[in-house]
Amino acid sequence: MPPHDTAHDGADRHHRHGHGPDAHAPSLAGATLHRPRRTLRVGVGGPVGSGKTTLVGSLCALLRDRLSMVVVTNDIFTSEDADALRAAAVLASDRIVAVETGCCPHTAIRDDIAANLDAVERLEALHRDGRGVDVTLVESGGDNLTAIFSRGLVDVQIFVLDTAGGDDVPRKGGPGVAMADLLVVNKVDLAPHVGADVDRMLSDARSRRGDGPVLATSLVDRSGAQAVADWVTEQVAARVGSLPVDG
Ligand SMILES: Nc1nc2c(ncn2[C@@H]2O[C@H](COP(=O)(O)OP(=O)(O)O)[C@@H](O)[C@H]2O)c(=O)[nH]1
Ligand SMILES: [Mg+2]
Repeated sequence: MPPHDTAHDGADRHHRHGHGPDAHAPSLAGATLHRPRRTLRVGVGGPVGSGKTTLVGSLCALLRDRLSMVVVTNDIFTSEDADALRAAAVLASDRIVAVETGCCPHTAIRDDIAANLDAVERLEALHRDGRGVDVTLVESGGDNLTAIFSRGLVDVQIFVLDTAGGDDVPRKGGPGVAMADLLVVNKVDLAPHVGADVDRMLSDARSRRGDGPVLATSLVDRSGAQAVADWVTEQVAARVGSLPVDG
């Protein structure tokens, strides 16, 4: 019997017209859906333009030689982010699927996760040969500071802010800043140009988050995501380490 994740049994799995994976999605005929237990599902959320797609692309480039990865992107009406990641060839194109949410981004990652869960499970099933998928990245459509992922969709989540969005944002708090497993303050290279005080952003964020990790990044080149890639690698190791030996 393949391992089965009962945490998802209550999810509404109906497939709604226009809300499913995009036209470029690989053929899934014959794929049996189940959750490989070792796969770590990572949500990447945050406001529009903060650098989520750039971070996802950089993580794929930094980790793809060591880890088997797949990506699900969310846009409201298009598959723009998935197209950009495919064009950048960060992974083979059959490892990237877009979900057109057709609704507010937070709805699709928090309240009605069916379309996203469907896309995640199908991608993982398609690539389960060999050791299976190690990491599934789910990029949210850009949203406000309250938008966090349901734990039914992802195991851990990263919230991405950027200096150009205003250095008062960490102080404003909200679930994304306070509760994400990792907070990334991106575009530190732009801080001097937009009058943002990065040290203040980091200390405000830390006071909101207690011991929760905060990383400052500049993603103008891929190596800028190395600290985030190291964090993801630690999460993968922790997940695999917590599984039973025969898991
Ligand atoms: N200067 C600078 N630009 C960045 C950085 N990260 C992302 N960008 C740019 O910011 C824009 C929005 O990034 P994107 O990843 O699409 O944001 P998303 O909407 O959160 O997915 C793009 O033009 C990126 O090239 C960064 O660290 N520094
Ligand atoms: Mg994006």
